[in-house]
This record gives sequence, structure tokens and C-alpha cells, in this order.
Amino acid sequence: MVAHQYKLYGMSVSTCTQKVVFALKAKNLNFEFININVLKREQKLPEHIARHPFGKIPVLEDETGFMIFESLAIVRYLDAEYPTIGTKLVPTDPKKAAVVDQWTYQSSFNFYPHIQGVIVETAIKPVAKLPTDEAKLAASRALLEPTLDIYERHFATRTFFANDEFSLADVAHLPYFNVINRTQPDLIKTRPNVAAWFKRSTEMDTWKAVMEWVQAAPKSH
Ligand SMILES: N[C@@H](CCC(=O)N[C@@H](CS)C(=O)NCC(=O)O)C(=O)O
Repeated sequence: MVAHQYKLYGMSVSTCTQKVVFALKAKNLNFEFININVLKREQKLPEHIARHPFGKIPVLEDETGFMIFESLAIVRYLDAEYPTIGTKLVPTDPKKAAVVDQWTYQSSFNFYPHIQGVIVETAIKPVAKLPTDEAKLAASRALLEPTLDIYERHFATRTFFANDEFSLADVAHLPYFNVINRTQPDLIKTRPNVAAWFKRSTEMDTWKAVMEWVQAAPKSH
């Protein structure tokens, strides 16, 4: 049996976990998946707090015991460790890398806080068997739509977020769009350029491998 190169602590339905799985698949790395059930608050147990001081998932651990949390930091790290394997997610050219970072970092402020509300109401609450709060969903959608409109204008002339090449910036967005494509598809369908980016990205073999992994991974619910 091939030894696992990495341990991934996460949950298959977690969008942040899926970003890390994307990098592991893109770099052809084998890993042991350790299911941390956030619905049972396993992320707050002392053994997990020892891995992640904020008690969140995902966390990646290598064979030496080196651990790292924050999904995008993990993806960036794996890309730097294996620069010649698979898709290069952060270019070596400083200007190109800066454009990738620009579109990645902005997602934490202009995109993630708003889409998270939509995901909680339409995907997480149903899994936790809690009712969707329609007022909160409407408020999150209203906050998200201006960012999606900016993305729609961006993709009128570009194929991917940065440098017309698939990158970390696309990985940062893709799992969230994948959820809203299922739960609130009008947010994508009404924006044809965003829809074209989503199609282009989800047609990649690595994304298909992530979705196959999600299907096969242990379920927490
Ligand atoms: N910015 C962090 C977000 C981590 C995060 O919020 N993870 C969620 C799951 S996607 C979580 O652990 N939720 C449970 C909690 O906050 O207690 C990352 O990208 O890793």
C-alpha cells in the first residue's frame, strides 16, 4: 500500500475542504481524509483545537507533522511545494502572481462574507435539518449581487479571474459557485459571462475529480 503523503482534516461538503482537495488532486498527491463533523462540533474538541486554534476546518498535515490551516494558504503551499506538477496555481512571474493574489484576496472581503450567508441558508441549514430564514437569504443575496455584477463585467473580456489562466483565484471561488449553481441557480444563469466561466472551470478534469471525491467521501449527515 502506498503511504499517505498528507492527512486532510475536513468535511466533504465543506467548500473550504473542497479547495484543498482541488490542490491535492491537481498535484496528484495521495492523502488520508479524516472526517471532522462540524454538525457535531468535532472541530471544537481539544484534539482539533491543537491543529487549528480557531477550531475550524480544513487542516492539512504532512508526514513530518507540519500542519497548516486556512484553505487558500494550504492551496498556495501545495502549489509552491509541487511547482512542476499539474496546473500551476500561482504563476512565478511577480506581476502575474500579484494579479492572482489581487483576485484571491478580494474574494475574502467582497465575495465570501456575502455568499456564505446564501450557503448557510440554502445548503448548510437543510443538511442540519433547520429551516431556511427567507429574510436572511434575501439580505445575503442583496449583498452578494453587486459583486456578481462586477464579476459579470470582468468575464465579458476574460476567461478566468487572473491573466486568462486558471489559478488560485478561481479555486477560491469555484466551490461556492458550485453550491449556488445547485441552490440558487438564477444568480449564475442571469449572468452569462459568469455562467461561461463556471462552465469552463467545472469542465476541468481536476474539478471533476474533486466532485468524484465528494461523492465517495464519508458523509457526516
Ligand atoms: N477562511 C477559512 C474558513 C474556515 C471555515 O470557516 N471553515 C468552516 C467549514 S467550511 C468551519 O470550520 N465551520 C465551523 C466553525 O466555524 O465552527 C478557510 O478558508 O479555511
